[in-house]
Amino acid sequence: MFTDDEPLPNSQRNHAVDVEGGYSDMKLAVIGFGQAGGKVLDRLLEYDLERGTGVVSHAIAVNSAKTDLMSLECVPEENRVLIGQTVVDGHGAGTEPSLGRQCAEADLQRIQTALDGATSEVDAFLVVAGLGGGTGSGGSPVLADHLREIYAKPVYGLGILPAESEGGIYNRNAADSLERFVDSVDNLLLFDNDAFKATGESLAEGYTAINDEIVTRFGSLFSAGELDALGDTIAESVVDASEIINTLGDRGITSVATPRRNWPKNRRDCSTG
Ligand SMILES: Nc1nc2c(ncn2[C@@H]2O[C@H](COP(=O)(O)OP(=O)(O)O)[C@@H](O)[C@H]2O)c(=O)[nH]1
Ligand SMILES: [Mg+2]
Repeated sequence: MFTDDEPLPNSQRNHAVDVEGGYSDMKLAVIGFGQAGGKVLDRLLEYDLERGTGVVSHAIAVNSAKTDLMSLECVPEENRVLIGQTVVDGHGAGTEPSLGRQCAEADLQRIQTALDGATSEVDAFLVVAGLGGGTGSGGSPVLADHLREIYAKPVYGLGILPAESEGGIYNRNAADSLERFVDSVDNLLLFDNDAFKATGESLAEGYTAINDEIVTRFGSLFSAGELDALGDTIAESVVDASEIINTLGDRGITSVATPRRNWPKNRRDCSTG
């Protein structure tokens, strides 16, 4: 999709991700915007396939950098949309959100063409982006605004905050983008790279583990209440798509945590009462 300016023939369009059946009630069209967005989407697809949940019924990766799109593994090639060729000629937006914004504005129609057909089957859209860079930071609010304008379905954002060690420019970009993104979506889910950065490890080395954390949290949020694909049991409290949508509400910011319990060393065995 990324070298051709002509609209694709129908047979090549709307390539849904092949998660056969799937157990999830909630169906999402997920758009990974920029490098982090694409990588998290790639991992989410893998998670969905491994578990047979079928939460992601449509996956689109959008980027102004051709090499980032080429390095994805699970997003089908025909669902990778190169934007802003007239602006940055396939080389990406660096750390300039204004370029990311221009790239998105120039090629909104290409993104929409890639999403066409998915829109009747999905319960919601999810736009995923790292907020500290250029393409995702500047472009994702533009796309979210557009989707909210033309579709009646909720549009959620998943924004990844940069680690403090990434420095001023990333953190400034993220602060500006956060302000715009929260206004463009029905709910903004946030994840902080700092929260899961292992000590002594560079951020880049830690991305694989961090992306697993992201996908486990947000994958299980959107598949809450599904049939357990492996164990054939129904989750204790069954939640359907409309309940997830009601929980997220129609504005604001959400963060997802999973409980951890540190048992005291000399705890009593519960069987002894
Ligand atoms: N969690 C996570 N964050 C990432 C990953 N790749 C890049 N980032 C972060 O995302 C932010 C934006 O970088 P990037 O996605 O490369 O920018 P873009 O391609 O211009 O949108 C930076 O703060 C990066 O540290 C990744 O795979 N996982
Ligand atoms: Mg990058």
